[in-house]
Amino acid sequence: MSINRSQMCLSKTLSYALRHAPWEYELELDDAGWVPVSAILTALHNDGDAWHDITEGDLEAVIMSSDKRRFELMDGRIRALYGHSVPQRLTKEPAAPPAVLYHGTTASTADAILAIGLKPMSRQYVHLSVDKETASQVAVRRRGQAVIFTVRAAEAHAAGIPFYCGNERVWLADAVPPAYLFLS
Ligand code: HQG
Repeated sequence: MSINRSQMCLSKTLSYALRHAPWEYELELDDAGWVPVSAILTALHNDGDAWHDITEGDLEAVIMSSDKRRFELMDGRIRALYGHSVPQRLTKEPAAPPAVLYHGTTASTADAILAIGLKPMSRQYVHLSVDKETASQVAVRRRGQAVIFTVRAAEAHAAGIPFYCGNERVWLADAVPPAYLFLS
């Protein structure tokens, strides 16, 4: 199933509301980022004409047809799985990562990353990918030459650095020191 233009627009609005600015939609995320589906439907119904008749089924269709698993819908609640920048710290369960992970970025940031490591910048967590292809898709969102860092994730985890699972392809970390990074 491929995503159509109005679904893409809805997906972007969901990302904005559930990752970045829930208060603009009168939503309150719980500790793990969940909001009631009824609350987000009310917010969308009140957000101009475009979504006045949107249903839970429409939300499901957006989630299912997206190229990435960005949201989770369960038991009458919905949340973004990663990408948050809200000031309230969301709870994530630490988990053992794969042996290596990857981070796609641009050449212009490489020196800083090699010097001080990966930082979450404006988000709550550093975002890592399970394979180089996914990392390269992250990198090409930006202008400039793409570079891929390999993260010695299992080694970092063994040294006490926490990792968290976002979805099947995305892992999160609070920060990754340069000792566990090399340019692929
Ligand atoms: C860089 C999208 C200088 C980092 C993607 C990145 C991802 C540093 C930028 C998800 C640095 C932050 C997140 C340091 C990190 N010095 N620059 N020490 N440490 N950076 O957008 O990883 O499509 O917050 O390399 O696919 O690009 O929205 O993170 O370039 O999964 O679902 O600072 O967002 O997912 O940028 O992307 P971002 P990201 P969606």
